[in-house]
Amino acid sequence: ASSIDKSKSDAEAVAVASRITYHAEFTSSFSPEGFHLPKAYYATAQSIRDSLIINWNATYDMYEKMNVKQAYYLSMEFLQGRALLNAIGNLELSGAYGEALRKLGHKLENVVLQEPDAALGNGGLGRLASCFLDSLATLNYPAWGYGLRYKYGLFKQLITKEGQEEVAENWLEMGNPWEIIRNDISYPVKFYGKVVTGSDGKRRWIGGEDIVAVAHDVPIPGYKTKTTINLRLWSTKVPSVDFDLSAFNSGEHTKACESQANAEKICYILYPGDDSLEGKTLRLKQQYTLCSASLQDIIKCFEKRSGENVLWKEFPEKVAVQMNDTHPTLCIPELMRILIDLKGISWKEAWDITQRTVAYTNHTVLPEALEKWSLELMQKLLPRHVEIIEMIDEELINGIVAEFGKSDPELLERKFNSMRILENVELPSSIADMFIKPKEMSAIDTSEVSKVSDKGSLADEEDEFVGNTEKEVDLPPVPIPPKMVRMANLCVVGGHVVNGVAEIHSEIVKQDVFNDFYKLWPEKFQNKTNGVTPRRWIYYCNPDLSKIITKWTGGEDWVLNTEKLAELRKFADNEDLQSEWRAAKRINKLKVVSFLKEKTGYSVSPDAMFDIQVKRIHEYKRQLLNIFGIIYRYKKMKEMNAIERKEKFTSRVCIFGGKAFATYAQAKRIVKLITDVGATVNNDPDIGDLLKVLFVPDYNVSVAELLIPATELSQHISTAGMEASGTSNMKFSMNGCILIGTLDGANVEIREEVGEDNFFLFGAQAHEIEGLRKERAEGKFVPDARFEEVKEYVRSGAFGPYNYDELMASLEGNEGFGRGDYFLVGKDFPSYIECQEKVDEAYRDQKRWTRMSILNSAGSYKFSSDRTIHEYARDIWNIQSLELP
Ligand code: DL6
Repeated sequence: ASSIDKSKSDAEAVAVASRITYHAEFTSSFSPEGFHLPKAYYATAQSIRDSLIINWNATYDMYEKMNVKQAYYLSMEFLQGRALLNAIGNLELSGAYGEALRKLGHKLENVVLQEPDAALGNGGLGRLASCFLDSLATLNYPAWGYGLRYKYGLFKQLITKEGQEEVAENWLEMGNPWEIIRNDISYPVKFYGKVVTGSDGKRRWIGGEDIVAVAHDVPIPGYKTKTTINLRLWSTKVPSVDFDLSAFNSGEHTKACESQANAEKICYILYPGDDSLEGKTLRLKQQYTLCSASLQDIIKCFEKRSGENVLWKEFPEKVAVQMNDTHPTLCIPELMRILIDLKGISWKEAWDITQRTVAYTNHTVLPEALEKWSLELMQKLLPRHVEIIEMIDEELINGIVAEFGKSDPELLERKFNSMRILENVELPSSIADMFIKPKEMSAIDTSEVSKVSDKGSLADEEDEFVGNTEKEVDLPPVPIPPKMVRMANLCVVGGHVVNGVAEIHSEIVKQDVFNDFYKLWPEKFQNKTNGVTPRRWIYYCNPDLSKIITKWTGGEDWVLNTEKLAELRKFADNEDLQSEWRAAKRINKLKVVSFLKEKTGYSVSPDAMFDIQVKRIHEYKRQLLNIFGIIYRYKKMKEMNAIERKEKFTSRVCIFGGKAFATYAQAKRIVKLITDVGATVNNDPDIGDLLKVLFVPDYNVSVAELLIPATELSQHISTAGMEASGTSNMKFSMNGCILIGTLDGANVEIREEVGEDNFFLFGAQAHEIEGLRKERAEGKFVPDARFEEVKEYVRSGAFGPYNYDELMASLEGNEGFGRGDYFLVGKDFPSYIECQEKVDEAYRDQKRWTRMSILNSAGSYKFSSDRTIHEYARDIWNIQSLELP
């Protein structure tokens, strides 16, 4: 039997090799000479894409034939990373591809490294979307993703002496072998223009600028299933008729290409800086393009599958639209517009259909991240949508009045302030009359009145004030707050479900951020704790650990049923498992040792504890707390002699990685401090291998796949209540890393699952934060002497001449750039460093540490995105799994 198996696999490898050479010869975008690595990658990817297309077509045909309900995941971000290894593995062709490439003179592991990361996302939110696609396909759910095909993904980060620098990431430079351009699938998208009333009395939007969105499909293969779903990404171009040939011919080349450039720039970059009006306009255009093109596509599919008899009220029985955060909020007015203006449906019915179709996931409670758009800008760009939003707002106002009655105007005002979609916009006159009684009008500031009446409201009876120039001079001008559209409120009102992404976060959503909505519609609110795909995040990125898990759990089924991981608990103290476990970690650490040398120039010891914090750089994630802990450690080491130092401290390699948003100055200062501390500590002969501090440049999905398996201690130390969930905490725990963290986001649930003894907990809890901030603001907080010592040490110039005053000021005072240590670094510092001492102690006992590590992997089963997706499918989308025969 084994010789038959062997000849079968030889034949498979020969067939794969011939498919690869076919692509190298006929569809390659490289010259015919040679078969170098980039060409090998491209041809290999194209050959596997052929298999994916066959499965994609079969999946699509089945959904079409069965006319099943489908979920559509709309997201401005998908952080896909590399696709090749994942695709080959999911199709169970790793052996054949490895052998085929060997015959062609290459190693599979070198070929996969040629692929650039598809970084069409910033961090957790985008990576979650990609994990969801993997689970949807693997679990055979009828679902698609929709996003934008950014020409430049998230920037490439360089770490220089000045700190972080950003350069454009041209990920499409060598082409993208995965995507299939659908030249026959494109939709018009318009902006600007005006709204007119037709002879039939209906409102119609006549656009002022037209572009076209073109579909690019990326097949997403499930693991060990034929199901291959679709990620449809839109690129933008100008309708071909818009090219100004006569301008070009008369030499006005730039003018002739202007509209083309305008259309294309919508999909140029992932997150256009939006400090300027141009930046804001571009971002809003991006969001609308995603919503408009995707909905047109979804509706076209619904109409096609319905045949002759299109029953619009059944739309929500065939379509579920999930809005990944507020970025695709325009889905709500766009679906309303299409249904009312183009399909002739009544407002009432369109609203019912829309509400039953869309649902909203909230991913942040940070006030600055809850999107608001200027009403004025939106009115210019999307005039018909603003009319619709105004009507939704008015219906909401009426609903609030109907619920609470008119007897308590103050209560009503509070409700309007928190729940209305439009902010700083006058109430409809019937309601406004309740608040502004005629005799109170004399108290209104004249400048305000004149400005407001410019906008056509508060109308003519106030004319006498406008003319009173004396008063205008006397009174200081009151700035008129800008009129805004609150996207999150529109999502809550327009969707049938609102979900948070971890239990604690969903509670904060209900009890704080959207409390008034929750009290009104408690049944709308749900929790869906995030998850990550165990395929990418253990099976493929950590093959050595995977083999051990397979051996000790009795098979590979854990890859699909992570509950099986819990079986490892029985063996946590088994010496054989423990030594295999440690050996796998060491292999992974050795890979990182070489990687660090290559990327940073520093040599580190694989015997030291690998202590890692990788995530976006943000003050609330508190990389500053981590580096302050390191500085304190270093200072104490310097105060001791060599023997004391070795006795007291465990050797550590402290690794940081993550990108700071290009205009986030404070985050960039934190990067600079980390690299400055590294430069001092790493070159200090007194310290040697006892402490190293490294900043890994250009952290991305592929770097995470390398670092996570090698990590021993992983830091998730945000100010409690501020990290919605976190997902890297789940990846680390799965890979047997032990977490040090606060009771925040999914840390809370991870700790519950892995056990309190296997999680290093410190810091204030979410319910204490408000009180602590107040205490600080009242000057009652007394900082710990060790914290003051660290600040003083930084200020002393111990880490170079850079002026850290602004960074240090953020930890002091009550205002200014300081914000009075808003993130409570000083408050949590003592418990953090004390907790780190416990970490050192635990690491000295390698048996205990390994047991903790095994129990982390064993307890991480809940955090598979398969579990999360089953919950979305059941509780929000109402879709059924359907496997291809
Ligand atoms: O839900 C995915 C991810 C969470 O794990 C993080 O805790 C959270 O910070 C992140 N949220 C965002 C919000 N962006 N916006 N807007 O990225 O979502």
